[in-house]
Amino acid sequence: MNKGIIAEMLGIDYPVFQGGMAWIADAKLAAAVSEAGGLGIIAAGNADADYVREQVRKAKELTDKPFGVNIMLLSPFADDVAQVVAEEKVSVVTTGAGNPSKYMKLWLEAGIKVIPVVPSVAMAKLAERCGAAAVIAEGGESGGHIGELTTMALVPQVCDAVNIPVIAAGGIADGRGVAAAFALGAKAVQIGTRFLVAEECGIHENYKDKIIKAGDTATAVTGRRLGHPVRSIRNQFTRQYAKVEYTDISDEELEKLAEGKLRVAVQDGDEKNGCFLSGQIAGMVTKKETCSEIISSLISGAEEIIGGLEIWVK
Ligand code: TUI
Repeated sequence: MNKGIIAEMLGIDYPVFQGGMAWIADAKLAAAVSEAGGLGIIAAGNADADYVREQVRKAKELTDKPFGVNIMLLSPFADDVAQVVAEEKVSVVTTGAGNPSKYMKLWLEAGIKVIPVVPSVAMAKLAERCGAAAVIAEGGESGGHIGELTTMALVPQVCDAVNIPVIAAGGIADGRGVAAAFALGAKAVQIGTRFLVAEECGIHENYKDKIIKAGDTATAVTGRRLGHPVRSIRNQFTRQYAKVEYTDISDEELEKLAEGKLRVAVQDGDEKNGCFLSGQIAGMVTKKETCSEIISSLISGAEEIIGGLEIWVK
């Protein structure tokens, strides 16, 4: 397979990014994905600068291949973490949940390739103007913090609007999804949910089991009222949240209901009180595999589909 413009640009083997999942994507997972030929990404999430520096240094010990750091722009530590990635000169920075423009100069001067996650054409254009190397167009099928548009609607519109490469994210879990993303004009894909169950992913076994048992309608979105919708597996937490979301509860109390619930899912595996972030394709994730097996199956599956598509255009 032609490895494509993104893999060439970043010096990786396959056009597959591992999503920068907060509390989940650590140095071990990121290094395993990069070793397997994709782009592993350490999630800064809400962690402080010391944690991120330690994880970056650990990943450098575990792999000589390029890897990235995802900066969650709503984090209270975003400014400090932005500085750390510049000092450590990581290959790639992806950003999520906001507008990264105030950090672009710092990162570009450090020689970092900046690839923001964008939920709209407007944000994609802004990222391009600020010097982004590419953008990740993420549809609302994704787990975690989501935008309004679906991947099917967002990706081709972003591809038409910018001259930098587009990476598709949201609702992609197998070769069919990879092939579909390429058909929409994307040059690479970002995958989150399928990597949750990777052998090298250190989340609680209950979290992995929940993903494997999930069906097509297993996820729900909470947090719309506060302006940061989040997709996770339906459970007692999502039901309780939904029950009060549109009552006269204050914003502060609503915030408090969700506070710390991702940590409770990832570390404690608390099935009732945890917030188990997951994309809508959890129903397609049925077995635990290594990162290398996941990437191989994505690529070989896509090749098979793309080859077979010829019958529709002849
Ligand atoms: O960031 C994500 N996914 C996430 S972040 C996260 S931690 C969190 N927990 C609770 C509340 C909020 C965050 C869990 N999952 N994906 C990338 C992403 N970025 N999706 C959507 C966006 C986005 C949204 C708005 C990017 C830019 C944007 O710009 C708005 C503006 O104008 O600033």
